[in-house]
Amino acid sequence: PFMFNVITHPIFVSGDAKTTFIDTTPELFEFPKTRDRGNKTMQYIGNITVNGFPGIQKGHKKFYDKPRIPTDIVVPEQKIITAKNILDEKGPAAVSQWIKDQNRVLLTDTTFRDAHQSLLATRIRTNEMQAIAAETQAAIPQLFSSEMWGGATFDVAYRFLSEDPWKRLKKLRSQMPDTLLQMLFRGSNAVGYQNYPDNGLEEFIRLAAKNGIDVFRIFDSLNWTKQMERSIQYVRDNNKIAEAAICYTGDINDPSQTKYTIQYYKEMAKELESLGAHIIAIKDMAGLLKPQAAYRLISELKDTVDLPIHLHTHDTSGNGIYTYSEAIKAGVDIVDVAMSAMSGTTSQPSMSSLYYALEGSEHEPEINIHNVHKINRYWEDIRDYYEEFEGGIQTTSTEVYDHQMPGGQYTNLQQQANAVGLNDEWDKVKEMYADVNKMFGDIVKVTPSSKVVGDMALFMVQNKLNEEDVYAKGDSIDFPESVISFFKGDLGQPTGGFPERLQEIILKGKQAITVRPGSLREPIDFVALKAELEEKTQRPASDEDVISYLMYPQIFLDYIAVYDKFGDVTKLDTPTFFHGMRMGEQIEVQIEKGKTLIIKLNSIGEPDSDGMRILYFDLNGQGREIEVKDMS
Ligand code: 3PY
Ligand code: ZN
Repeated sequence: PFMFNVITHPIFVSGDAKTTFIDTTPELFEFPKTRDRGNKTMQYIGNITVNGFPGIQKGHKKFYDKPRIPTDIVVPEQKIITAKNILDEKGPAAVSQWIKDQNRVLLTDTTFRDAHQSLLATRIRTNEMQAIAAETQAAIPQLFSSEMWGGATFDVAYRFLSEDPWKRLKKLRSQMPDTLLQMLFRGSNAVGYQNYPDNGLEEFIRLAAKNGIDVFRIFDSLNWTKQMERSIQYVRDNNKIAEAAICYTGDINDPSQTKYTIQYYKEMAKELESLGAHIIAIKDMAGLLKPQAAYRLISELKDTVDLPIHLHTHDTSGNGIYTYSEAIKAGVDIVDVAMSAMSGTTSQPSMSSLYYALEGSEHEPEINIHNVHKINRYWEDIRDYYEEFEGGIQTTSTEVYDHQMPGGQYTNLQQQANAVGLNDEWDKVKEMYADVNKMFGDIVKVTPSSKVVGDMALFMVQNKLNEEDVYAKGDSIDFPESVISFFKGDLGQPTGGFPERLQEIILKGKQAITVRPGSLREPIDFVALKAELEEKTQRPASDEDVISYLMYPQIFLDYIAVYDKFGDVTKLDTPTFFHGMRMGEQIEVQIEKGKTLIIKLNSIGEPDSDGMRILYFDLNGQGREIEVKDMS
């Protein structure tokens, strides 16, 4: 089922945030008055029941079995010294050395981040992670790290899940004290889609580290190391692990390749080493690294730098395990995998498949595979909750070698295409994506540069333009804002520079920059920003609120408005959060320890002339009526 609607749902449109906040109390919004909670919760449930959740077909709440949480995890007799223990006791350089000393391959589990970003439009809620986090640590204490934050999870949490991503981080931190927590950081774009001033990056990294991130995978969407340098330094300043990533594109074994050659990658690795990286990551965001290329790349990088190498891929082509196997043969130190039920296709290869592929070899990962199976059952159940967000490809697809679209972008761009009525032209969009990449001079495509290529491809298909049209009629074409901004140099400089003719056509006389955009930005005045936010919301703002507001001003204010209206909706179980309630259904909502709301939906009235419906609930046994506007 693929029925996304990217247009903001009426329920989530806050209107003018200021007016919404007039009658709120100045207390911290974490502690809304108890007597309001039931009402707000029923208001949310009522809204979703009547109007549906964005992107989900209304009225389709299924009966789900309780997810299987294992109670029979086998724990090792002796406590395992984990990478996290080493970081805390001896610092990041010691972790680096420890990794190099291992002969077995180490694993990063991406289930909490990239796996659902790439399979389920980033929609997995904190509830689901929190419920299995402690068991996961107990089951696989040997994990190098758990990638659970950053990338698209940050804004999606606020935007679509009405959750505070900082709370997710704090909760998982407390549940997984012995596991390194890892995030994806977009270099000078942090967790956003644009450049931020250096002190914004510095503050973000400080807060992420303070709240629990140990490993920062830092990349630049054009592989421009100038835009990674400062982030690496800030991570080092916090005594955390700076994992500097090389985005992999093209094919080093393609004889016609002149730009992204083995030499290119070796030089970049050397540079990242000199900038202070503790680990080098190969970020194969689209899954283009073929097995033989992986062997060659890893072998040569191992000879080039004296740092551990961490390989990330997507299994879109179906070759992921083979690629890992060759990389492991060549001595790669860590690879990214996901729980089977959350692996494959646009996600990472499966942890257990890799285990069996290596079983009995000197590199066999040190994990209890039966524990992994038990954790995986939980994800089998959870994936059902999110089936409405399944999208993209159901099977492997080797077309990725042609279009080169990142795993995390595939479902998103498909949604965007559908939203503008191009449902039937998806094949054309994919081909256009490849054409646009060539027109742009063959660039690295990963958030946010991949979004620019996607926007341009959609724009061209929508307006029935081909490459020639762009050159012939470009003067009269209004190109998408992101494309203009890219050619102005706002995302940085691509390898080999911009194609000049196209740049002229797109910029129409506007000036382009060639320096690092961050170097032109005024530092953020955090005191003033905090005052502005507090004025808008009429309540105290934490440092985390302020940095979120910096990255996503409107989305953050909308989140606060939703919170004011509906309370803490993270307390709802996921089927109710997405589908509301069935008639006659009763649910329990634990709003705090020892305090549970028992909510029963009895009936729904007909809409009045203003479209208002009355929903008849029982709240802890007492009849309650809630009014909801029917938007249909
Ligand atoms: C992100 O930046 O969100 C990515 O996952 C890029 O691959
Ligand atoms: Zn990825």
